[in-house]
Amino acid sequence: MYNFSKPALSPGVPGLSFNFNNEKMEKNMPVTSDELKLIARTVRALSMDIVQKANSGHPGMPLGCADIASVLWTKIMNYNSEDTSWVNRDRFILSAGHGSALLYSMLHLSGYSLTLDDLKKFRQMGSLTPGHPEFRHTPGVETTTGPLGQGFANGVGMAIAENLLSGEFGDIIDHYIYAIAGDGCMMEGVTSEAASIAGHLKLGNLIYIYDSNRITIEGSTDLAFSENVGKRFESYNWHVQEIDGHNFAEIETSILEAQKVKDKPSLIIARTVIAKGSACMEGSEESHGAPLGEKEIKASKEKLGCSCETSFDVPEEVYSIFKRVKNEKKKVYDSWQMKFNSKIKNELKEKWDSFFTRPDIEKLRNHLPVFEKGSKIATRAASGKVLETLYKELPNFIGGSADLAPSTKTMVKNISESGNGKVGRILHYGVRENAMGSIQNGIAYYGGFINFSATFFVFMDYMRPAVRLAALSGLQSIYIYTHDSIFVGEDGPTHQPVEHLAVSRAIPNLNVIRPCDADETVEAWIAALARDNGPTLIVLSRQNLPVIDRTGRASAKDLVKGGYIIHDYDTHDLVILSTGSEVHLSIGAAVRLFTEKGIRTRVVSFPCWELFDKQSESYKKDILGTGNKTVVIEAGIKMGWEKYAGENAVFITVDEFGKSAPEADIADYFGFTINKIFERIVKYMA
Ligand SMILES: Cc1ncc(C[n+]2csc(CCOP(=O)(O)OP(=O)(O)O)c2C)c(N)n1
Ligand SMILES: [Mg+2]
Repeated sequence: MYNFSKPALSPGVPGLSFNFNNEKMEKNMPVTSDELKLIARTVRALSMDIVQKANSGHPGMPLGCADIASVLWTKIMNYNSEDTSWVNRDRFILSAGHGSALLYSMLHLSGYSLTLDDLKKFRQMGSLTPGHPEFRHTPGVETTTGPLGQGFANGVGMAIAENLLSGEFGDIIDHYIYAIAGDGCMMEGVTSEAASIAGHLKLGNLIYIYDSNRITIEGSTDLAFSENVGKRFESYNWHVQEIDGHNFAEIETSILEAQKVKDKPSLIIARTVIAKGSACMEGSEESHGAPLGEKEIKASKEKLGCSCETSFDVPEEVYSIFKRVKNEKKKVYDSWQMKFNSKIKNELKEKWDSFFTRPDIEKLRNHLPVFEKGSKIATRAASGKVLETLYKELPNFIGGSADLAPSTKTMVKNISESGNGKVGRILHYGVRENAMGSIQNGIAYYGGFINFSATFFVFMDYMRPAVRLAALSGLQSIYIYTHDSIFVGEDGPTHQPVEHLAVSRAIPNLNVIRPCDADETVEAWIAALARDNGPTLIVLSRQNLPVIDRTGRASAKDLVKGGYIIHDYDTHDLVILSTGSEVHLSIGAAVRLFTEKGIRTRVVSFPCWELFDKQSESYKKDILGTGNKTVVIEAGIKMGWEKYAGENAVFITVDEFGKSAPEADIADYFGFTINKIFERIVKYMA
C-alpha cells in the first residue's frame, strides 16, 4: 500500500502557486463541479464494470484518472464526436494504454460511436473495445498504445505536424495535443528521448498530464524510481506544474496555464491515488491489472454514491450534461468550419489539397531522377536523388535522420530544417532512433504528411517497437535504412546487419524492400508513397552498385510484383533468388556459368517478399521456376528463404556475425564474389 503522507515526488517546482478560486471558476463553467463529480463517479463505476464483465483489464488507472478525464472531455478539449477526422480537433493520447476502460468510457459518454453494448464487450473477439486502444479500430482513438512510452513520443510527432501545418495554413490550425502518461511511461527510455527533443523544439502545443500515483505493477515506485521528474523535465525545457489530480479546479487551472505557455511543452504532474474511490483498493498495486471483484465493486459504488444494483448504469443526467457539452463544442466546430471555408476553400484550396489528397504518382514519375545504365551509384545515393524530387514536388513531404543524414543521404538543400525552437521539413532527430520511430508514427497518425526516417539498418533494433506499431496501426511510416549488410566493411560486425532482413520480414504488414540498383530504388520509393495503409522499409547499400542495363530485360517497375526475372534463357537449369547488392553478382555469375559451362541460370530479383506474396499463384510459380535447383544469394541470414527456395536449396547467405575488414576482403571471405558464386554453383550442379 502506498503511504499517502509521503511528500510529492517533485516538490518545490517553481511557478506553481495558483490562487484557486472555485466560486469564481464555477460561474464561468459550462459544467459545474457538482456535475464533474457526478461524471467522474459514473466513469469510475463504468470502468469497474467494464473490467469486471470482461474478467480482465486494468481498473486502477481509470479510477485514479477519472477526475482528470472528466475535466479534459468536458471543459478543455475541442472535438466533434461526429467528425472524428476534423483536422483541428485537439488530440488525446492515452499513453498509459492499459487504462483503456477510461478512454472507452469517455468516448462513450462524449458521443462517439461506442455504445454501452460495445463497452460490455471489452476485450472480446471482434469488439470495438480491445484490451489496449487501437488506431483505426475504435472511433475516437488517436493512437495505438499499450507499450508504455510510445504514446508519449507519438504526441511529440503530432505536435511537430501541428506546428508545420499551422506554419503553412496559419491559425486555421491551432489545437493542442493532450496525453495522460503514467509512472511506467515516465520510466521508459523512449519518453526521455522524445521529451528531450520536444523541449528543444519548444513544442508549446503539447500538454501532458502525468498520472503520478507512484504505483506500478510490482508495488511502490520506491522500488525502482526515485528521480525528481519535475526537475528532469524542467531541464528538458518543459514547463512543469504539480497539482492534486483529484481537485477539479487545480486540474482545469493548470491546463489553462499550460495553454498560455507557447514556447515550452507542458508537463502537469498530477498527484493521484490509484483506484481512487474504491472501497478497499485505493493506493494498492493490486488494483492495477485485475478486476476488483463483485464485492469490492458493490462496496465501492456504495462509497461513491452510485447505484449498486445494476452494472453499466449511466444516469440520464450524465448523458444530458454531455449533450450540453456536445452542443457547446459544436459551436466551436461550426465557427471553425466557417473560418475554414472562407480562408482555405477560397485562398488556399490547391495547397490544402496537396496536403490532404494522395500524390499523383504518375505525374511525380516525370520528375524522378533517371540513372545512366552501367554507371555505378550506391542505392543510398540514388535514394538521396529521389528525395530531392520528393521534397520539391510534394509540399507535405517531411522526414529526417538520427544524426546520420550525410551517410543516409537524406539532406536536401534549400529545405527548411528543424533546430533550436523551430520545426522544419528536414527533422534533425539527434541521436535518438528510439524516439525517432515513435515520433514518426505520431506524424503519420496525425495525417496530412508523408514522412520518413533514416538511420543505419543495424540501428533499426533501436526503433523496432515503433516499426511494429506502425505495421499494426496501418501507418504510412517510411524507413530508410542504409548500410544494409556486411559490406559496411571496416566498421565491423557492430555495424553490419545480418539478421535484420529476417527480423523485418517477420513483422506482419510491413513491406521490406531491398532494391538491387538505382532504378529499383526509385521504384521502392514509389511503392512506399503509394502505400498509405502500412509502413515500408527501404534497405539501401552503402557501396556503389552498377545500374543494371535493362535492355532486353524486365523494367524495374516490376518491383511492384515483389520478385521478377531479371536474367534468363529459353529454359533454365537452376534459379537464383537474390536481392539488393547481390543481384548484379548473381547476373555476373549466371553469364559466366553459361559461357564457360553451358549452365543456364535464371536470376530473380526479389526485392520484396510481401509484394511477391500478394501475386497470383500462377505468377509465383512462373517466377520461381520449374526445376528443383535453387540458389539463394543474400548477404543476410538464410532464415525464411526456405519458403521460396525449399529446404534443399543452396544458401549463399551470412549466418554468423560479420567481420571488420575492407569490403573486398569481406566479400571474398563470405563468398560474395562472382568467382566464388560461380565455383559454388558449378560444384552444386555437378
Ligand atoms: C514497454 C512496456 N513494458 C511493460 C509493460 C507492462 N506494463 C503494463 S502497465 C505496467 C506498469 C505501469 O505502471 P504505471 O504506468 O504507473 O501504471 P499504473 O499502475 O499506475 O496504472 C507495466 C510494467 C508495458 N505495457 N509496456
Ligand atoms: Mg503508476
